[in-house]
Amino acid sequence: MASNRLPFTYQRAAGKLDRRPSPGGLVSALEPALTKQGGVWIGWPGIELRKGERLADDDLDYGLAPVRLTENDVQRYYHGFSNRTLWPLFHSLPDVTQFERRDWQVYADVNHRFADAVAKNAPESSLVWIHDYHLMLVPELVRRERPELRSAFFLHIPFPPYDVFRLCPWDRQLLRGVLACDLVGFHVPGYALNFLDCCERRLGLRVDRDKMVVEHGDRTIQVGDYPIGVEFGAFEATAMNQPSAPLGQERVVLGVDRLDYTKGIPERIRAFERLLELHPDHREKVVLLQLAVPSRSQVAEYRELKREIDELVGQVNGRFATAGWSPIRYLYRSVPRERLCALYRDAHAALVTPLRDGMNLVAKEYVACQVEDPGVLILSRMAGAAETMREALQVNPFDLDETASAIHRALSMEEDERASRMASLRRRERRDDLDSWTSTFLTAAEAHHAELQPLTAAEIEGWLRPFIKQYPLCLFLDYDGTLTPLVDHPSKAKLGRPMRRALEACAERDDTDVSIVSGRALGDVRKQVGDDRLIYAGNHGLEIEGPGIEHFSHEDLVHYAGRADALAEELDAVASFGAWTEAKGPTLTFHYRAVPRSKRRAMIDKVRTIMTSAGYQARDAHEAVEARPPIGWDKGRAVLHVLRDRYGPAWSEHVRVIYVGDDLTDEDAFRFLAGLSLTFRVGSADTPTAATHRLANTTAVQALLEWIGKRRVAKD
Ligand code: GDG
Repeated sequence: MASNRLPFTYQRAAGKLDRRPSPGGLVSALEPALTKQGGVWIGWPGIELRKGERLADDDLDYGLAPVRLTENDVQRYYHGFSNRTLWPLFHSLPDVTQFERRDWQVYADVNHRFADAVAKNAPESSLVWIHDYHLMLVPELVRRERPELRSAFFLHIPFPPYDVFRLCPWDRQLLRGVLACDLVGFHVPGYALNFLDCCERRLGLRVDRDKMVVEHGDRTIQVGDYPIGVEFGAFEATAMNQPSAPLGQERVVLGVDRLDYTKGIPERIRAFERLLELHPDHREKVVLLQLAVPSRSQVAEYRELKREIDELVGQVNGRFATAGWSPIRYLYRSVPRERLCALYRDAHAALVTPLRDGMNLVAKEYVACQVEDPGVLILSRMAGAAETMREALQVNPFDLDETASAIHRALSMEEDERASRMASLRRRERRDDLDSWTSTFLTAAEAHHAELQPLTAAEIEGWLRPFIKQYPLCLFLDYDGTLTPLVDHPSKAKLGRPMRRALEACAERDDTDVSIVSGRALGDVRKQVGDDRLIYAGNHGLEIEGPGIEHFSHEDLVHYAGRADALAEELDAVASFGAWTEAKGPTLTFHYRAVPRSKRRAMIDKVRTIMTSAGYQARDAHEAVEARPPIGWDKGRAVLHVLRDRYGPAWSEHVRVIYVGDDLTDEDAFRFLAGLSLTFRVGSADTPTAATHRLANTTAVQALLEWIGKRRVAKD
């Protein structure tokens, strides 16, 4: 299991390491889970460890593996990107969200370090469980190192709507990071649906909202809602065994939070003030007891909030206090768990009014501790907990009048209503407790997940029909990896029969031009496809020919073709471990697919140097490096050439364009066509793309071509 914090935060006292439990809901939830389950907890110990320093874990039922962070890491990764960017953004508070590139870079760096620790510590065939917004890139990095491990991710905070999420300049990287897992879990269905929206709209992935799955290349990722619970039995037992909390004569309305701007503490104090204004009969009879655990005090917004709360408490107390009574009792510190349980038990009402909250465990702990005279839970609708805790008095925390009136109602509620509401709440929380959450989530993580059904004609129709309308269509297709699956040698890439038929059906149509745009030499790709009705662009478009188009050969072609032999010889000299050079006239491709991963880096570096010294451009392709003449000509330019030749400079008014490709070199065409056409990148979403859509594999490409070949044109 990996989370930002270990369950303990360490301090150095008299040369020794002291530990105390880390604050917050995540640790409250996971510590009992791992104690029961066993495993290794990977996280930050909250202190800079000295070289060779170990954390004792002999007294625990699980191991501890610390991730070492420097002061700068903590500043940028934790206080910076995690808490100044992701925390407010995911709570839908873009106004307080800051985007700093440097913070993002350190976040990515630190995620690498967590991933290394996971890869090193995870036993063979174990499940890796990664937690929360601090570690969103970890799953992808772990999969790279240990592809055989199953992994699951759980987000403890809300996942925001698409409109908010996309404000993050690195939104797609975050999605891709998490999608390396087999299961991605959230507290409530709304967050899971937001996540699916973002996968669909930002990464162009197919999603199925009934089965709650996302298609990511050849993998299907299960997404789901797993509302967390609390250790009901343990809270109940502690509450039963505690002496009365020394609360005085007044009735107590209790607030318990980390001091955080999402928890709505100032709004709560104002709502309480409103209660005293509207219902003077509560004066001197009720107090608001607010516990605020210090949190993230290194972030300016949190220090500012602390000041605001101090002032507000002073104001309200100054306004209403009498000689023997102050309306607000405010404790800025953590109290021991036993005392907290006694407070929960004895409070007449709990005021849990976050502005937004992933779940909120305080609401659940309060309910678990209601073992005597039943109290009333007042709960914000913006907390994930509100989805299930329907018997609470639910409020909009921004509406002070509504909250004040809910407090009034709670304080005046008859015993039988309080008892009925509390009994229902307790029944559910006892059943859906922390144990049940852990086992449900882990069972789902180990289970075989639903597969997304293959791309249907209806889905394709939804993308293409509104775009093509009654226009003729110009279809551009890459060959290797797009029309044929990738194989270990280009000579083995043969067009399958169904794909050939689908292609022919497109070529037969008067209203459809088909061009094949390939990195292969023109003669080669032409021979592979063997259909004279098509236009062929070889060598990334340096040579183009086909019906209705003037033969084109780039003017520098001969010059570079003349130099290629010498370059090929040089490249052959470094091609070991099954690497080889494909000569294609003016361009060359150095294939390293067969080379062991550990040998690749050094070989690629050499190859790139040889290519550049020979006056070529070295460009990455799929497990290959291409030597390309540095003449600013690529697949994008080739597409433009064909379109202008066939339809004139105003081509975009006469024809609709679709481009399908799987390779890095197709990105030139995707970028050129952005905003002008529909573009499809074939394969997983691991690599970024400028394409508008993704197709999982060549089967999906075939389905697309079949639809295009058969499409009916509306007359209107
Ligand atoms: C995140 C999400 C989600 C508080 N004061 C004291 C104290 N606490 C404990 C509570 C509770 C925990 O801290 C707070 O948990 P929450 O769930 O309310 O909030 P976050 O820390 O923001 O947690 C949240 C949670 O993760 C789990 O997924 O529910 O939405 O934001 O356990 O008891 N504990 C003690 N003394 C205190 O003074 N001992």
